[in-house]
Amino acid sequence: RTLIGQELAGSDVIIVSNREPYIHSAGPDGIRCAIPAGGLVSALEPIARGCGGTWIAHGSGSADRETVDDQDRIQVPPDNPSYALRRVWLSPEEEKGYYLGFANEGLWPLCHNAFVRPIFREDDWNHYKTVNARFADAVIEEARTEAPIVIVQDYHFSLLPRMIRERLPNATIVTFWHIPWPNAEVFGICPHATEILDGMLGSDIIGFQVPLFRINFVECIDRTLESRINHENWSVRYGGKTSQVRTYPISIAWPDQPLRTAISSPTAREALGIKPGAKLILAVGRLDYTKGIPEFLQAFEDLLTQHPEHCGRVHLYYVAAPSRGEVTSYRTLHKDCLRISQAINDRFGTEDYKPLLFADRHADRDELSRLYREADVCVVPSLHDGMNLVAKEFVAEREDEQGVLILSRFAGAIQELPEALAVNPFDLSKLTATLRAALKMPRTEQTERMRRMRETVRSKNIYRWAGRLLEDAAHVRARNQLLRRG
Ligand code: ADQ
Repeated sequence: RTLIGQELAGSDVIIVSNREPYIHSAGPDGIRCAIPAGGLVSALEPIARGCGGTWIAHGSGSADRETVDDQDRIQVPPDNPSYALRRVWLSPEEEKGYYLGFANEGLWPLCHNAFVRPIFREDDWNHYKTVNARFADAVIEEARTEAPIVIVQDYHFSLLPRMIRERLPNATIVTFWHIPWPNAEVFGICPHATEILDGMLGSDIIGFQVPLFRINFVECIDRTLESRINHENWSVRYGGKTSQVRTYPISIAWPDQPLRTAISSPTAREALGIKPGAKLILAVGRLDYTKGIPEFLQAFEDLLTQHPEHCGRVHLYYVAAPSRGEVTSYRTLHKDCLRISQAINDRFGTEDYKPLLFADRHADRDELSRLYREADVCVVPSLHDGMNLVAKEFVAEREDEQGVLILSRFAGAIQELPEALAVNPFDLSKLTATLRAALKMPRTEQTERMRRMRETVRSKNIYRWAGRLLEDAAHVRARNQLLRRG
């Protein structure tokens, strides 16, 4: 936190993301302001607060559009206004084309090995370009100096860095890509591959979660653009400008005040429908086809089929937050998950035993925290995942140094958490065997593994992520200033 303050005090900092750091919704008592779930806001908020910067986001779901006078730009957070939130309002067509279409039906499946075919529609691409240009206008309007630091978040804005660079050549632009970057062969199927790479190279720094994504990105540049790549320091010289390609594994805030409310109490377990003495397997995630939900449900069913001694002794609690419901593949997934869950309960359930609790809803932080602490095993079966914060959240909550983490080999988090039980979620029989091993793991072994994972997550927390990113931005900015003077 200190590092962020030192490096950027008084700087003109602009953060751009698709989602807002605060969501305004209409309630019986008027407009309510809530913080969306996820690590992004907790990572970037201290930066925005610390330097009184500006956060630009799509005003999606904001109920105050019609009710607040100067609704484009408001001061947040409501209880202690310390930075500006500038909303870009999109028309329903723009939102459909840019967000649901190009970003989520095109780039999202392109970047994840989940074998869902990306859809590239010309119309969606045109909206994506228009919306990126509208965000560029907002950045230019919000910049207080001719050399702001602009931090661009994710695959919704691959064209934005170039658009900003053309109008603010002295800006320091950092782009962080939260999801995987595919290999050159896969990326090459995108009809707009060249424009996307050119757009991203408007950045001074491009950040990825893990080294493999950076390798893939640089390979794509090598195959697509006339450029000079320095493999020693991971920089790309293109169009007379140098971009650094770096890795910054994202993380979570280490809980300052862990919840100490009743956990492991028989009543808390009973309220969840857990039989006395039974073990609890937990999975948490967005309802997304990259998260391996049906795959894991199948593994759980196989466990009960092949090892019936677990019937009545093990429950699976899946908290899956509905997501992108406007996209057909997500609606189909949601229905499939409900159907599979019902079938498992019909097959193995009895009057006093419900093996699977499938909660298709968003849980609040306190509830998640309790579940993490209650679980004997937490499973992250992602088919492909940039990082995965659920794995780190589970570890952070386990002050008791107990609990087993089963983590996909295809989630970025596995690189920092080798003490987890690594699985290939496509390999069902191994997944089932790992689940059995996790349920049997001795407490001493759980402690050994959990202790190490906790050390990692505590030290490599979100403030370190933000601090490293900003420290690099500050160095680039200082060097560019010197070059301009010289
Ligand atoms: P996501 O794909 O959303 O993020 P993840 O990293 O797991 O995936 O973060 C999800 C967040 O939402 C977590 O904080 C989790 O607690 C919360 N969440 C999930 N399900 C929930 C539920 N049912 N109720 C309440 N909260 C829930 C993208 C990339 C990831 C990358 C992050 C951050 O896909 O790979 O780790 O960005 O860079």
